This record gives sequence, C-alpha cells and structure tokens, in this order.
Amino acid sequence: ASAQDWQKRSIYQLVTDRFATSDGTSPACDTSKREYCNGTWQGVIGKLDYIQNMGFDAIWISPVVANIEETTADGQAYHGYWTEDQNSLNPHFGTSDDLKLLSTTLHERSMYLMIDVVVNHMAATALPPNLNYSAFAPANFSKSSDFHPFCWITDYSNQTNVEQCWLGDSNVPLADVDTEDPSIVTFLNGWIHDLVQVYGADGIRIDTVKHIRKDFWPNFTASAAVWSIGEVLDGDVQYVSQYTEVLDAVLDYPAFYPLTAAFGNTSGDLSALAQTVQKEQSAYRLGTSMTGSFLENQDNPRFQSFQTDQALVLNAMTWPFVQDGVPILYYGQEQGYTGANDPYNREALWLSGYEEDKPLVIHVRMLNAARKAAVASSGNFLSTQLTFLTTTKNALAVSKPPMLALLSNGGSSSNPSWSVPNAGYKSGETLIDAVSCNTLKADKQGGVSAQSFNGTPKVNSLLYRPIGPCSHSFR
Ligand code: ABC
Ligand code: CA
Repeated sequence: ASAQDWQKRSIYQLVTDRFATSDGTSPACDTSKREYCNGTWQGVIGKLDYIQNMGFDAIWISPVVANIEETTADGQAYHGYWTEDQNSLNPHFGTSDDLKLLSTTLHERSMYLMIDVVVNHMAATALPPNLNYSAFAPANFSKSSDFHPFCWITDYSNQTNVEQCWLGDSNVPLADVDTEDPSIVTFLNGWIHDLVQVYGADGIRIDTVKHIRKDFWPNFTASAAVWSIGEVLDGDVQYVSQYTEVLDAVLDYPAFYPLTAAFGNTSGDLSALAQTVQKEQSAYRLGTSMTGSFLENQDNPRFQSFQTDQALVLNAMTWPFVQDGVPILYYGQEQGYTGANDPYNREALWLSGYEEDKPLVIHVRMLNAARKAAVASSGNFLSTQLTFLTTTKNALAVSKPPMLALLSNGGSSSNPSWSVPNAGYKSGETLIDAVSCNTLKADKQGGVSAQSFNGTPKVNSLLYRPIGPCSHSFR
C-alpha cells in the first residue's frame, strides 16, 4: 500500500509476545523478568475484533524473524529486536502459515499489516573476540568482516560513530552490520522484497534508521515497495528532517517530547508542542503528513506512569488523532496501563480482560470515528496541514478542516474555555462535539466559543461536522 493509502488509516501497535495467546488463556507475565510470555500471531488473529471495534484499520506487529534463544542478563528476545537469523521466523510467535493467515485475515477485514524490521544489527551474547559469528544466518552475516569493527556508540553528535559503532551492551551486544558492503546491501534489498511479498505486508516500520547511512534507504524502501515509516529516535526537527528525504515517513519523535511534556503536567507548555509541529511542517519534505504520531511505544514510559489525571490523559491521547500524520496507538494505552520504562511498558494485554467499555477504549473509538468522519467529509482533510488557531501554554485550538480540536492541560479541576474567532466554519453552522456528542453552533463569523468542565471528556472538545448520526460504532 502507498503513502496515500496509509494516510487514511490509523495504526494499532502491538508487541506480539504480549498481546494475545493462541488459545486465549491468560498466563502470568512478569514484565520485570524480560522473558517470553506466550503471545502469538494466532493470538492476534483471535483478537482482531477487539482492535477493529476501536476503529483501527492497520496493525504494526513487533519484529518477526528468529532471534537469539539465550536467556541473557538482559532477558530473552521476546520483543523481537535481537535478530539471529534473517531467513527464519521466530518460532515463539508461530509458523509461517500462521503469519500468512494473520495477513490474509487482516486483508479480509480491509485492514493493513505493518511488520517491524531490523537491518542495522544482529544480536550476540558475547563481545569480540568471543562473539560467535557463525551463529548468524544466512551466510552473509557469518563472519566478523560482515560487521563493522567493534566499538560502542559513545558520541551521538558524531554521525559516523552513530552509524558504524554498536548499540546494545556487554550482555547483548548488537553487532553492527556492514551496510557499506555491496553484497550485504544486495542481500538486504532482496530480503525485504521477499519478506513483504511472502507475508503480504502493506507497510514496514524500520528500526534504528539513524544508525545506517542515509543513502542506504532509498533502494531498501524501493525494494520493499510498500509504505515505510522509520524510527529516527531523536527530538531534533532538523536532524530528523534529513530522513524525510529518504523515507516515506518518520515516527514523530520531535513532537513526542513536547507532547508528553505539555500534557504531563498542568504547568506544561502547549505552545512548545505547537512550535515544534510548525517547524516540522516547513522542514519535512512533504510536511507533517509524512509522520506517524504516537503518545506511547515500547521504548518510553507510558503516559500514565507519570500522569494519571484522566483529563490530561484524554487530552494527550487526542493529539495523535487530530494532527497531520498517521495516528498510532500503542497497545495497552486504551486499558489504562501504567508501565514505566522498558521492560515495564510491555505488559501482557490479556491481563486486562480486553474490556471494551472502559472510558479510554471508548475515547479511542470516538477519536477514530471523528478522524474517519473528517477524512470522509472533505477531500482536503488529508492534504491540508493543520494550523493552530489558539496557542497558549494551557490551551490549543487545532484546526484541520473540517475538524477543530480544543485541547487544554488544565487538568480535572479546571473548566477551560476556548474562543476561536476564525475557525473557518460557515455562519451559524452546527458542529458536533465528538467527545460528548453535544451540538454546538458556529457564530456569525464562523468562529467557535466553547467551554468544558472538570476535565470530563469535553475537555478536548473535538468538533466535527455532522455527516450522520453521532455514533462511535464501526461494525
Ligand atoms: C535492553 C533492556 C533494557 C536495557 C537495555 C540496555 O537493554 O530491555 O531494559 O535498558 C531492543 C529491545 C530493548 C533492549 C534493546 C537493546 O533492544 O526492545 O528492550 O533493551 O538490547 C529501537 C527499538 C527498540 C529496540 C532497538 C534495538 C532499537 O525501538 O525497541 O530495543 O533493535 C537508540 C536507538 C533506537 C533504539 C533505542 C532503544 O536506542 O537510536 O533506534 N530503538 C538518545 C539517542 C537515541 C537512543 C536513545 C535511547 O537515546 O539519541 O539514538 O535510541 O538510548 C531526546 C533526544 C534523543 C535521545 C532521547 C533519549 O532524548 O533528542 O536524541 O535519544 O530528547
Ligand atoms: Ca549501523
């Protein structure tokens, strides 16, 4: 699928080992142990209703290839990022037929599959000279000269150091693949082409993008021939913008930091989020439409590990669904999970009971519905970059016609109000607050004045034109 296809969608990110088990049972899963907990691709298939009922039409699954089997001092490879054999699947998650069935089942539901891929490194359990390169497969990776000489990444301001030294630690060194070697480049391009074809992937999430030279990526993504979104883990807009020249999209890390800071505290600064987004809009090759926006992921503490005021949570969760890029929700956020840093932010979802009537699940369903309504109601929604009509430390009015999102970080004990004179609506036009389902009228000049109380879901009054009954259901 292309960038245009993906821009209409929203993505549910899951860690396969932690999302659902094959037989639907709920084994104990102690995140602190960093061990496999038994989630599988069959398990995902069994819970697609749960994902689709929230309005998601794409999933991003954690890496699928065979990883090291050792139990290391950093735990096991349950997350999938510790590749040992690029040409085999991780048997903990199922068989090749299982993964194919996940793909075809998604497609029958008109949903997309995004696979997470790692080509920067392979994982080992010892440093050179004790590193056993012959454990790696295929043979392209079986000798030390297939990797950059060992050195730890020590200087993130030195791009050669970032690209050619190693991630990981002495428990699990991540041997840095020699992506300058033409035969390795040829292998990886063929590998991604085949992986996408064999498993019918509609998109790829690319790991550790900033750790490989930029001119590696155009041929790699052309070989994948589906939408690619890269992980450039950096908060700096200028730095990340360079990668928008060589990829279809980037994870929106530059906005992630001001987003969590803005809503993480009632004294957070919403205007800093706005400024970052405006910088991105002008720095990125195709503006902010080429981002994937998220509030949580597997590498960062969950929002509710540092802020549980539900008004702030609802506001923060709203952002990815009202901005220009593709919304991404990390599994478990909808169940109110509170895990802090890795490994605590990778809780087993089965322990939640997959309840669908919790407030945050309902909020997510509403957000997807509102975005879908906006996509459907205007040919220009996706191609028009958002503007900030009100920008203060504590309030934002985000306009992406026909959608107007009113956000605040006042928290549950505040009654925020917004006055947006030039909201761009027709005189007296009726709008629906998707959060409350209440209607509201634009004033004579098409402006909007609104207030919400006590951090109820009205705090983020998200307005959209009524194009049907106000309904949050999908199926
Ligand atoms: C394991 C344990 C951890 C333990 C760690 C040492 O080892 O589980 O508890 O602390 C996988 C696993 C992890 C595992 C690692 C290492 O492998 O999921 O559990 O940790 O063995 C990707 C994936 C990630 C994955 C890998 C490895 C890469 O999303 O899940 O981890 O395949 C760097 C990379 C980034 C990578 C991340 C983990 O490390 O660039 O691709 N993520 C700075 C640097 C970043 C750096 C980041 C974290 O620190 O610039 O490059 O990310 O180390 C902003 C700045 C940023 C700054 C951040 C922190 O602050 O602008 O530059 O990032 O303001
Ligand atoms: Ca590298």
